Amino acid sequence: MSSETAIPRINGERLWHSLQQLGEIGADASSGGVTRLSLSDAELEARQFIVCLMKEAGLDVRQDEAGNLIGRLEGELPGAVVTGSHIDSVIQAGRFDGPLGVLSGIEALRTVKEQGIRHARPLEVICFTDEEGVRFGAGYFGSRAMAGSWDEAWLELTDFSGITLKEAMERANLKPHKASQAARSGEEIKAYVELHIEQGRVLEDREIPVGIATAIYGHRWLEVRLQGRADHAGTTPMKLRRDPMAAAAEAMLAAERIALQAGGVATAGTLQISPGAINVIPGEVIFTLDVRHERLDSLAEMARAIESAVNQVADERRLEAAIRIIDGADPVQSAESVMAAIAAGCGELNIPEHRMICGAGHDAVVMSGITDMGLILIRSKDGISHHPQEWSSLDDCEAGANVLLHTLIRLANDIIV
Ligand code: HGY
Ligand code: MN
Ligand code: MN
Repeated sequence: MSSETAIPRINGERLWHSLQQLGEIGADASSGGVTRLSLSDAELEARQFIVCLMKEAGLDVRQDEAGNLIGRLEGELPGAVVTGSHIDSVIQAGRFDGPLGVLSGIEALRTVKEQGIRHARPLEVICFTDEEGVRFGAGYFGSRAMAGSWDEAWLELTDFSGITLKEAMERANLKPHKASQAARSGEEIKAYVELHIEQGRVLEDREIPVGIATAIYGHRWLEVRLQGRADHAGTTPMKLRRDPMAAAAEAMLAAERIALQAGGVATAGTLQISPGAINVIPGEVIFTLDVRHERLDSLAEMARAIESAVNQVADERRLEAAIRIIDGADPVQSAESVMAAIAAGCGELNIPEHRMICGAGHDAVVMSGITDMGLILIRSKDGISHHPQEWSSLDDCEAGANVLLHTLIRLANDIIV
């Protein structure tokens, strides 16, 4: 882009205000965080907020069959340049995980339109359905539908209260059995670049505001079910017990050891105990393990080693064990062309950047399956995320959104460096 033209910039105050407004929807007074689970009343209210904001920005707005909200500025060439993220949250979440990418995308396209910035290719910002996967136990629903990998079996997944994904989609006035029609071809999308908070400590430790993800970890979500025999907590000798809770504790420690040895991560995030009485040895325990690694072979080896450890513990304690993978995605690499456009945008704005691997999952993982993908990260205070104290500064949000703006403009005019 020629140097004499003014360097376009987004409206940082407007972006920050929309982040605070969205953060109020699903605000969880008890924790000070946000709980806005996929297709919940709070998320449906947040979707309305996004639609209004997209329209206010002058975008053509549509919702696809998977519920993805798509704001678009038309262009002359085929092959849109797309950004996006999500507004569904985990439980007692922060305000930035997902919303930063959606709101910055809207702000960037609004700036392009307001300042009449040239873009030969169409520009889109997408608010994807159910990125987190917390409510139904599998995620990336919207981006997977768009990437052509929708699985009808997901419709029967249930949430904590027994509501199926199918019922939740119907309640949101979606047609669940049409979700697969949201699929788009690689020709329709020239490139995808997402802006997201880092959710880690790397950028803060280096005192750098912006990161360029070179790759994104893969993950496997395992459900482990251990079946023993409920019994009296007082009269049952320790030697005679078939206690799945003690076994679960041993299995979780094994997973931690395997992750440390492999250089990956493993997390036991949910646990169900039945019957769940203070004076009853549990009969059954179900827990989940979130297992991740940057390398596919190491990720597969971690999952295999954990399964073997669980089975060994179950055998030693005379329990029945059932382990199944309930969700997962392989590690992905970012496209050099998109990373180069991001780096050029940082250079143009005099914003220092750092290339790094991203340990968090994003819709960008899925979109890399159908188009060239890039991921811009901004600094997270104390590296905290999936927590009410998740926070990034206005300056860093503005810097990230400006880098996104310049990356989109470059890609939309086929100017990489
Ligand atoms: O779990 C993740 O990494 C993301 O928040 N979905
Ligand atoms: Mn998240
Ligand atoms: Mn996220």
